[in-house]
Amino acid sequence: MVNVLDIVEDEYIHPGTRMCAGCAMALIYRFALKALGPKTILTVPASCLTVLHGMQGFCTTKLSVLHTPFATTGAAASGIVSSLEEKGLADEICVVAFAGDGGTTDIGIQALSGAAERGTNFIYACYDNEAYMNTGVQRSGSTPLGAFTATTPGGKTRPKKNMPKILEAHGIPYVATANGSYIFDLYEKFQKARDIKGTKYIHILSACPPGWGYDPKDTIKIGRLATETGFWPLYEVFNGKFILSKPSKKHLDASNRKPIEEYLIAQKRFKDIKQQDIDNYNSFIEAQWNEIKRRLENQ
Ligand SMILES: Cc1ncc(C[n+]2csc(CCOP(=O)(O)OP(=O)(O)O)c2C)c(N)n1
Ligand code: SF4
Ligand SMILES: [Mg+2]
Repeated sequence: MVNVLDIVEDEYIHPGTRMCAGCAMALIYRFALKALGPKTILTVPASCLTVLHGMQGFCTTKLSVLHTPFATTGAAASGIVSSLEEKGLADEICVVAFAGDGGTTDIGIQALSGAAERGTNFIYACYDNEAYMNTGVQRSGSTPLGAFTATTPGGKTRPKKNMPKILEAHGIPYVATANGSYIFDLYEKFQKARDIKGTKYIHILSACPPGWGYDPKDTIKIGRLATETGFWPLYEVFNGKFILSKPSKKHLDASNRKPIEEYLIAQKRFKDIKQQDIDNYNSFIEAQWNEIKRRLENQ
């Protein structure tokens, strides 16, 4: 795994963005751009990330960004790739779509699926803060079970959509999960994806203090708990091979996983969670890790 000495010193985001204090997405974006380097063109739909980029006439990144309507991120990326191919620049410049969970698991899924099916040569990164945060915390397909949002006042009654699995079913060469609290792991995954041909998908859990209801100073701790409890395992599927990432390896042994309650009670969005939902979390985590073990043994 990379360490702090491997991280490039160049910065691609100007200091002083309009993100909330403790926003994991700002950290994720900063390190993803460092890993990708200057020969990168981005496309981004409406989201907190558009707010990071700033109002018209300003841009907080030093890279080119095409802002695109919600449903079209995958199509916009495909257009940029085609144009670069036409100019003979496709091997030189990396095209990256960066979108929120609402823009990915719900509104953008059709264009993303189309681009993946065509094998478009780009990276699609979803930063997943588990709701439509920019418009005041409405539930998305990626909101987890029991979470309070403005549109799930009694807690969400459905589980989180498994987007990495959906992308894996497209047969693309690279799918990975990441977490803003494991920034070196994330950095390495973006560097790896940059050098693979075809569609690459990286789904990143992105803790959000106002949307999840915790103190901004706890962002790294809360994000870590998602992985330490076994709820959000870090892995890659590279050309069909399942690779468990270093921070998650020890969680193969259930006794090394923290109780899910530690993660849930630390966030106000779960304040009314029912025992039945906690039981459902435990069943889900157990089934998820049984599947991981099975995959590791059968390849
Ligand atoms: C077609 C369309 N519908 C709705 C909106 C309003 N809108 C802007 S950002 C946003 C939330 C996006 O949620 P997500 O993709 O999860 O990103 P986040 O805000 O959480 O970063 C919404 C609904 C819009 N800009 N365009
Ligand atoms: S609402 Fe959440 S995701 Fe959006 S800027 Fe604030 S902390 Fe970041
Ligand atoms: Mg979101």
